[in-house]
Amino acid sequence: MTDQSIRESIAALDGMLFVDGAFRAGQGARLPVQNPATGEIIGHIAAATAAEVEAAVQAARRAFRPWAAELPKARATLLHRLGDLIAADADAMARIMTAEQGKPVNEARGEILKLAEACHFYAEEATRVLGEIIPNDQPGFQSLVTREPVGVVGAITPWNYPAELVGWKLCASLAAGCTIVIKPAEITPFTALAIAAKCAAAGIPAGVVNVLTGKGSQVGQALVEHPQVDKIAFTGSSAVGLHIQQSCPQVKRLSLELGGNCPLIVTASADVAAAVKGAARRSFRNCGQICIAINRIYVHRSVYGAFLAGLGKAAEGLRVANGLTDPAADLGAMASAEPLAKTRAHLADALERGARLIAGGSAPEGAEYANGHFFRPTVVADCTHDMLVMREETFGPLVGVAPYDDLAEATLLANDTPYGLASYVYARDLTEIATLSAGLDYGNVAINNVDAGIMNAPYGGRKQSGVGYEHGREGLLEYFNFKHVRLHHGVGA
Ligand code: TAP
Repeated sequence: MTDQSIRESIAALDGMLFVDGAFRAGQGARLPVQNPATGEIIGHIAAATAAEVEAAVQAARRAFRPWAAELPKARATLLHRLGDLIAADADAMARIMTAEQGKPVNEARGEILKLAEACHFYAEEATRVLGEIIPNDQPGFQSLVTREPVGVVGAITPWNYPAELVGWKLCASLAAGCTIVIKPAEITPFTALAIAAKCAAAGIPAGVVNVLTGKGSQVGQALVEHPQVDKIAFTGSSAVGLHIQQSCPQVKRLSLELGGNCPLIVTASADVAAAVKGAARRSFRNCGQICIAINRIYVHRSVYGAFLAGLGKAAEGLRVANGLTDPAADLGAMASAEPLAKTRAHLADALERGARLIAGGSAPEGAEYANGHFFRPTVVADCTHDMLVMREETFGPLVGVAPYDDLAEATLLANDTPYGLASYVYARDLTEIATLSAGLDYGNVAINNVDAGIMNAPYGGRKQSGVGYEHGREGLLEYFNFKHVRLHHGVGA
């Protein structure tokens, strides 16, 4: 059972929307939210009605001009305050996240603290929004390029990182002077509502931040179609991202952070023990439900056996448990039945096509796992390029491994999917490192580490993994329009 304190925190958010600076009971149909480790219903969301969507967009519209006119320093002060409030309540917020998403509490707390870090980063960036003066080829003229906030942002987010993926859009919007209407994933709404409570406590003006719950196909789509939403900031699957792009009835700014099928290449010169450690972390953290999870691994034949033995042992050594009762578990429950079913389907496909099971392959046994969406970290070897695990995003605790002889061929295979989000390399030879960092067609290439994203560098995908960036200066620029002011002052003419 979910403990009393979490039930009380969730009860305060149950069926609520956050519109125009206040929580209000939603009037739409109530949909249950489950704890994926136990199947217990922990609360409900109210699916926002058309009138409630309208109220939120109009609140954001009214708040936009005054918020954009605030001095950057004032917006930065509020963002710093928001970061402090979130960090101070990280334990309680983490437990809400675990109850709805399944990741172990310690991991959830880390995510909440990274959200707080994002608040502070964007607070600092808010005060460093610069412009340019461009030389003209006629005397007496000057061109000024300034940056102005795009307006009302509709943020649509997935369930795998319920705090950070809301937070990156929220913080960048607030720093730029935009207002925002957030539609979190249907299965992880309470983390977003808890963030809204912190926005209110921080004193962020009414209407600047709004949170609407409900189904993506209705509430999310209503934001996409709304003529007064100026930009959609979306993180989710490539299929829904494409649908949003194609169904948007007006010209609108879009940033789309989409799916991946991320490769790791382990070369002959690699530190194999380090590669094993990195692969185990990035294949199985958050049960592989990460857009930048390592989905497939190409290993030079000379180190293939050693790598496989190491990864199999590492995978079998990871502890799977209910993340609320075992906060330090390595893997909690998967977030819902859907990614678990896809993981099983990719595993069955690989085994049918001749892959060799090295570790995992089934749900853990025991009464404590009986009602939850658990799966053991799973490694399959001798994979071929026709297997789903080597071509499509699994989004589960399954990784496929294949040997290679020729680095050029490994690079070709690594690039041969519709995705281009993140790729990984373990190598010590400088020529191999230089060849791979240039040759991998990905927005992020991590070499001898598996943390592809940091707060102050741009993070984005290529091909079907998306358009636009989050993080870094580039991430903030997504929330601005440029304005060119051509001034004839006559001096020097
Ligand atoms: P999706 O099914 O695409 O859902 C993402 C969000 O879109 C949810 O809030 C969903 O609402 C909403 N949505 C669904 N249909 C919509 C529509 N027609 N119009 C507007 N919104 C709609 O993704 P998911 O399963 O939650 O998340 C997993 C995916 O996200 C993976 O592919 C993963 O790679 C990707 N992801 C990418 C990144 C980056 S940075 N590239 C980071 C994390 C995750 P409901 O929940 O109500 O359906």
